[in-house]
Amino acid sequence: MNLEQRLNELTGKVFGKSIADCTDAQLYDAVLQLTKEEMAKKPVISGAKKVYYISMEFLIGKLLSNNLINLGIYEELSKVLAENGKSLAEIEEVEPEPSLGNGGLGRLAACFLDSIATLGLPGDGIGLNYHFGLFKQVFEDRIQKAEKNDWIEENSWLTKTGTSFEVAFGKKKVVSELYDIDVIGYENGLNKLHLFDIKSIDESLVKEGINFDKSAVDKNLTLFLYPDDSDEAGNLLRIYQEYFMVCNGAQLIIKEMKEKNQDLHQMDSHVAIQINDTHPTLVIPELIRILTTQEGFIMDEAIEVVSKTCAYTNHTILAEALEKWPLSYMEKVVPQLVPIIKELSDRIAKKYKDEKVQIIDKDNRVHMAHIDIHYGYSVNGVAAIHTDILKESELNHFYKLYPEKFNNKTNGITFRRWLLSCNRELAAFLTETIGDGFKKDADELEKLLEKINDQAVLDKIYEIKKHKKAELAAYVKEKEGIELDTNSIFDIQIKRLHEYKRQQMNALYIIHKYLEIKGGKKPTTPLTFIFGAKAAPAYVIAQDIIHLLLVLSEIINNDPQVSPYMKVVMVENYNVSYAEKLIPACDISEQISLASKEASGTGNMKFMLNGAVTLGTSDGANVEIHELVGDDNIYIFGKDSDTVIEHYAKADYVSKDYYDKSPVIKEAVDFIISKEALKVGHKENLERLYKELLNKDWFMTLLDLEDYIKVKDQAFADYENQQKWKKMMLTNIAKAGFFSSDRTIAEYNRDIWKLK
Ligand code: 26Q
Repeated sequence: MNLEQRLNELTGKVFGKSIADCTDAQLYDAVLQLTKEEMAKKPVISGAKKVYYISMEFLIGKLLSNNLINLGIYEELSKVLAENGKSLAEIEEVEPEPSLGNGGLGRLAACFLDSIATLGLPGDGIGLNYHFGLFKQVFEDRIQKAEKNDWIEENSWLTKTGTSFEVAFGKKKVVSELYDIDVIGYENGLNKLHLFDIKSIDESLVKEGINFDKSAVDKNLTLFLYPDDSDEAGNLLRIYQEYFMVCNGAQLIIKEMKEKNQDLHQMDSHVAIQINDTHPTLVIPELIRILTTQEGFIMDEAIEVVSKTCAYTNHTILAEALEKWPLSYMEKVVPQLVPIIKELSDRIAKKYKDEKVQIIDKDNRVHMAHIDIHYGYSVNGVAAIHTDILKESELNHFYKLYPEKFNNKTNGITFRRWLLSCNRELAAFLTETIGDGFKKDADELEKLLEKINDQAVLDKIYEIKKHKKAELAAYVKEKEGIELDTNSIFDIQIKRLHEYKRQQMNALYIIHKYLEIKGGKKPTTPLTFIFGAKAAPAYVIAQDIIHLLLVLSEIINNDPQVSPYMKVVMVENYNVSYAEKLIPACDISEQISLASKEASGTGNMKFMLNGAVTLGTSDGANVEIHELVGDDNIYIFGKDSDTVIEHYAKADYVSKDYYDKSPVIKEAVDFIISKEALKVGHKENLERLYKELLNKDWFMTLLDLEDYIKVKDQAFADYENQQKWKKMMLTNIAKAGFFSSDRTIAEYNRDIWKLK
């Protein structure tokens, strides 16, 4: 039977209808079923050694398109549906979006699973099955409100496995249930994402918004993902979740080893465990506990083999984001681990006197990263500059002890989702122009450089961008009710809301531009500023910045004098699916973090691959983008990381000095509490933000503002030279191959996992 016959049979059986008579929702169910059947025919990837990528977050996004692409049946199915008067794109809209991650770290984990399977490496993900994931963002009265994201439906990608383990929180025992999601490699076989759930979960605990009874752990453990990017949440539930995940993960790994008759004493030759940031750190003492109490190991043996199996990835240098939990929390949640953690700590204390490298510090706090570094065999950063900062400053004390453990793995993104799926037009044109080798070997994108003087190629890339801008405009009109000018420059900043990422600096530029236009200085080409960002509900200043952006949007879009020349849009509930629509439509990619603070960034790579030009600081992977495309194809501004680190060391940055010195800065900052702004916005939020910028500004917004304005104006001016801009677009696409997560994963395998 061909695909059409099979689909017709499915819709007939389930809904008693032909394809043509089904609704999109019914077709989604049928196509889901068909895709799962196709996937089940693929071989499971196997080998002598397997990696487990353990992470509290897997921001997988919708899966239908990607699975169809990786199976190689997207085009065929799309044609079948079209012939029956249906659109695959519209059917995809029906799929609920899982939100099992906060941002970069979770999305990276999802890209890695795609690449591990695509390279044919045996490797599974281990995580949690949050019923409501990360909150859904809605704006009410220009304030962010949080709602639950009820993403699990009767038919979904989840398969209930029947596997179940006991997890003890001291004397209290709970039971888990394992759900799997198949991960299909591009033209390759299957791995799995294992998501653990708690059997006694009670969804009815969630009453209003995202509020629920925090005390009943057995009922609430997997309800929500911690909505916290980089800020420590002082809540026991987080540790319950972490332990629940690693206890299940450790049992699963041991179970699989035993099924393959592998010797636990040789764990490191059969298994590698990659610990995604410190959140799964407890897997180290947990494995040691199991081996010593249930498998007859003596302590030395257990520590040695676990240390040779576990590797740690660091994703941040923000001190406040490094997990340090009071030992009393551990005693409460997992008393059975405390003797192990103490033993691990004592061994270090005996060997090294330096207070900075202790596991349990003098205030009785357990430093999770320190467990990973002492008792893991690899420590990696996620971009060259980030790893250098770890080695030279943040983790210098450890680097001196274990220089051989430290290595860099610059992040990457899967080109299946971030090119083939989200920008089919560009992918098809590239295939026509340079062949389809780039789909398996991303470096082949460089062939595009040979076409830098080919007018037809340059024009076509520009035309595709224009088309994607029109598609986005239609979507934004429908979702946000705002009309965009597709002839304007699309300037986009989409990422979690955090002061270090400096959305507030972009807002100050927008105020500056608004005042310029009011004063009669109009831009040649109109400007569209687009934002998408969720803020952790407890992060007050981040909420205030969202409020400011919504206030600016209201003022500017409704000012008839200004709105023909500029618009501001803050999209609601920015998520992976929205990113897939925004990124292909972008002209200028905003990557403006305070130098030294953004470990890598991965959005920057997605934009570049889709022909946007970066406006950014010398931070994270921007530095490597800059090296690849050269000075002429990127806009770099602001103080470098050494200067910033020195300001922190000397504590000599005073934001008020910059405000007093520069009339342009003063004017923009003052606007936040102007009559005009207060007419639309809330006094409390705007005043708090104003004061923060003037008196604290911990992430040095005003330090770089003048340079930002200058360089951003230059980028807008350069856009007028269409020919020059088209060449910049082409160069960015051509040089993006390095950022394929296939390259990143090949490096992890070569240097850390050594699977084959
Ligand atoms: C910690 C404690 C308690 C609750 C939550 C957390 C928590 C949760 C999520 C801390 C941090 C995160 C997420 C961090 C993150 O997304 N980091 C980003 O990782 C990307 C992939 O490496 C990088 O590209 C980004 O630069 C980095 O910010």
